[in-house]
Amino acid sequence: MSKPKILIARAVFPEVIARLEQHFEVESNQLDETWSKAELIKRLHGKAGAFTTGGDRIDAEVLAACPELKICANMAVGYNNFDIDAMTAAGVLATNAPDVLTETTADFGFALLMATARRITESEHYLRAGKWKKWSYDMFAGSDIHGATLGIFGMGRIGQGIAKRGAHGFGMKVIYHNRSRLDADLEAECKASYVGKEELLKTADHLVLVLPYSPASHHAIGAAELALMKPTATLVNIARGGIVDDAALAAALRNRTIAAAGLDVFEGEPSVHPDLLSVPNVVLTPHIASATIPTRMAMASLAADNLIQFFSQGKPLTPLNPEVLATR
Ligand code: 8YV
Repeated sequence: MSKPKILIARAVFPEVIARLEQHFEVESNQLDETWSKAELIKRLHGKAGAFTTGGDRIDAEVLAACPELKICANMAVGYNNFDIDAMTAAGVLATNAPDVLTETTADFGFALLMATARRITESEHYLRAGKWKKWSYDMFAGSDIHGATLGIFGMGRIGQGIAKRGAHGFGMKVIYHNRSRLDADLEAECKASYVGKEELLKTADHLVLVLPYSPASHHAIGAAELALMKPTATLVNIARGGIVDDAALAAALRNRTIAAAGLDVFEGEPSVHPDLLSVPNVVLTPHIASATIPTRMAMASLAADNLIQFFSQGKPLTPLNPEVLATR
């Protein structure tokens, strides 16, 4: 019997490709070329499965051009690159890669918060530029992490990981806002109190965004929200570009409406709004929150397992639209 055909849309660990080759006829983009939508459609045509990353958009146009497609396995917990409704309507299963990246991403969220509040990259640039001639009492004075109020917007698994680090490791007071309130035992574990969005914005000394991107969360942080924050506050975005209005944020940083920001994700990435590049009080990283080798391997392995399990047992591990399975 011939093996099902799959496409691996981006370069990935050779071990993961080798494993997939035991089960599938594989075409992979191991040169990591940047494909246009037309190129993606051309490659995906005739394939039964796809291994995708967060930058590979699967929408109605792609689905209509690839009628043999049965499953797309995302090597990411976020899946805003998938039009889930269109996939469900086309009978195409979607899977993501939850859990395996939670602690690594929470570590990074905290690292970015600390680098931002304590002005680590800004001061390093100063030193490297040879500007450090003498010490002074207020040189690169930042804001404290310990004992401060940590606000978390989006209290899923990663948000909870950040809350625990703040409450247990740094004695922070943790407040959060989420679509739904956590159970009392989870709130106790995270030492976190639920507040409305406005109170979150007004009260947090440091605000970390970890909510999923959807049309409903587009520009959830814009000029009006930034205006509510403390002028001493830090904003960290490890969620998705588009949740923050980057132009409004750059203006707020320039005008010192807030003190500083740490950003791992951007609207239209890998392009970065030029105004963000020209303000000093922002730490910028290229979407690396889950980037440790063991975690990226776990994410890739879970995406591969989803494909293997689906084609061998009819049941992937982490389906996003399991209703598709019932119709098969
Ligand atoms: C991924 C992420 O590295 O998992 C996510 O949602 O944002 C990152 O961990 C990125 O999306 C590439 O797939």
